[in-house]
Amino acid sequence: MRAFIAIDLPEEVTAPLVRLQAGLPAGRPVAEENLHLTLAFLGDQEEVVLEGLHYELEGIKAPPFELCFSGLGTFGGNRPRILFADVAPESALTDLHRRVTGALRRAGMVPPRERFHPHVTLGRFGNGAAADVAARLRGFLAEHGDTPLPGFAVTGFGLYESTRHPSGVRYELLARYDLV
Ligand code: 3AM
Repeated sequence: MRAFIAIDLPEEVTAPLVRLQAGLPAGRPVAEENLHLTLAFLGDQEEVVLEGLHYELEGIKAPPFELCFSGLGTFGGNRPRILFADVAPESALTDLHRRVTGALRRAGMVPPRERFHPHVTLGRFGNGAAADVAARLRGFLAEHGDTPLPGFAVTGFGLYESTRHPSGVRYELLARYDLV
């Protein structure tokens, strides 16, 4: 199954993110229930491997912490296709990410190679008209780039399964791990 590890977001945060999405240029906004902060994308994994990972994730000991947003950004270089809310890389977050990476290795998995850039994806834009998308996203960023968003408390994280449906992607929580 296709899986990932993420921090879910409280309603106090998803509500203003959804209000922000309402002003997006045409594209595919991420559904409110799917807004999350990915710690690690795992790709397709055997159930037995995920069981081993679950055991390792249960063993992570870390305290809850606060996060805040630092603005909006795009992925895709000068042909941006993904708009996200940037999350400040607090040391508690990078520490949790490091622990999750260690758990992946101990479970025999290869952690993602890309540098960890904490963010919440807000919308995706087709690449059919990259220049047009880029211009519209730049306009949106110029207008909303420093929109203040509320900080939030991270009290845990989860292991999720991602499935595709005709209506869109659906994320199901397989297990939640509390920070204490
Ligand atoms: O947190 P975001 O939205 O950036 O884009 C997917 C989402 O990231 C990403 O994993 C998160 C949960 O689905 N994702 C999906 N397919 C991916 C892939 N092949 C991927 N990340 C890297 N490689």
